[in-house]
Amino acid sequence: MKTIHQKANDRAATGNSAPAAFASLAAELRGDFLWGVATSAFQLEGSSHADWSSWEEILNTKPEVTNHYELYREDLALLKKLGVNAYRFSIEWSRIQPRENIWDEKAVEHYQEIIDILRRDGIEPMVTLHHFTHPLWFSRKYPWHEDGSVEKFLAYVEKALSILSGVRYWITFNEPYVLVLAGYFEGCTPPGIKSVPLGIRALTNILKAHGAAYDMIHARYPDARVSVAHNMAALAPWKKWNPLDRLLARIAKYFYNHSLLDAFLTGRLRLNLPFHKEQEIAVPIQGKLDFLGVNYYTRIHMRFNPLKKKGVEMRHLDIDGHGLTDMGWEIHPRGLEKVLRYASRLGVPLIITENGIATRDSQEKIRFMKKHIDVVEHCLRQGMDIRGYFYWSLIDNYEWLQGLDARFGLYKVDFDTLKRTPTNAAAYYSYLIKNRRF
Ligand code: IFM
Repeated sequence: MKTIHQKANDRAATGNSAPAAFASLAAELRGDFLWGVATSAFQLEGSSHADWSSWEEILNTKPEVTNHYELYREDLALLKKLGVNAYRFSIEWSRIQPRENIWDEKAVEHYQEIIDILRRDGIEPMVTLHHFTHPLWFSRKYPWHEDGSVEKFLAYVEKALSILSGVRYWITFNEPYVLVLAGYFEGCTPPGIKSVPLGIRALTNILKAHGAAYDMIHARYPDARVSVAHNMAALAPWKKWNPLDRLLARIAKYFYNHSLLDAFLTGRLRLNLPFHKEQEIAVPIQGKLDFLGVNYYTRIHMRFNPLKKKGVEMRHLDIDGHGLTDMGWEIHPRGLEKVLRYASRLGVPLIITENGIATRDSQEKIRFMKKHIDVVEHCLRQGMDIRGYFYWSLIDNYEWLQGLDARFGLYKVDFDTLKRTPTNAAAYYSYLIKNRRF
């Protein structure tokens, strides 16, 4: 099998993207384009053993959730109603391994039941092994910058693989860069460390863990399709005429969007961060990617501001008039094309593993979805190899630093009664899927 590096070279040599175009359009015509929704376990279920639970106490916010751990059957029935053919969800490590030496196999079986229900309903499961949260014991004893972290994570993967079956699509890590930026550079999420060198060490270990988990999944399931879900943003200078803003945007774009893709191509991680001694770190992930999961939400403008920390200011500006979401994020559908175009260089199929909007206004949600799916259609016609689109999220859920105010769901949740009510956006998505839009 050719590595993605070889494939990227072949494509560059022939300049030919036609096979990819045929593959993705054919997938759409055959009906195996993945139309899905995405969720994560902690955001729906919580877990008293997760590091985030103790973080919530520190933040003094209530660990409220949607009670999905009990109501999963009803929620899975919503997928059928929507008519999606794929569902991305995560399994919660802290439920499966609540203490270092204690495994709760019942928890894995719970997730297996979800997979069985999905298979019964003809819905392709995509399982995320790590979506931001860790068991508390792991965070305390082996946070990612510690060497023992990789081994501990792999023991969890081994346990999950020994019990779970019927899964073809795997995401090892959701948004590894967000995890490291928030947990280590900013220190605003667990483990709450403010250190760039430790953050880089954590990222290196996470990528090592991805490489090893990729091999373990393939050893057990040769046909598996394995990736990370990489958060990519459109990054632009605040003032185009200002060379310092332009420089900052270039640095941010390389670090945030591209350095990971280069590491998959070359096995070398280079971050090109200013104020930091440049290192090139070997990471054993070259070619260890069967598709790329892209999470896309917004555009960020970069400004050089000497009054800010390290001179960096980041803003969401409503430049094109598409508006800002309830997260304060700019709606910028064209940015999706830009990141997909760049990601296409990898030479593996792309799947949009998350795209969504926080708003209480259904019409706004519909407009957001339509504009972004129009971009996906345009990209397919341009010959990009895109195999799926997952809307974030199925139901309203717990949004990390914003709690319950950010309403991403196609189904609205009343957090007092736990009642789920379809928004008009749910009907729109169903309509779109049924009428095979492309
Ligand atoms: O809710 C998050 C999700 O956990 C990861 N991607 C972005 C979403 C919206 O912020």
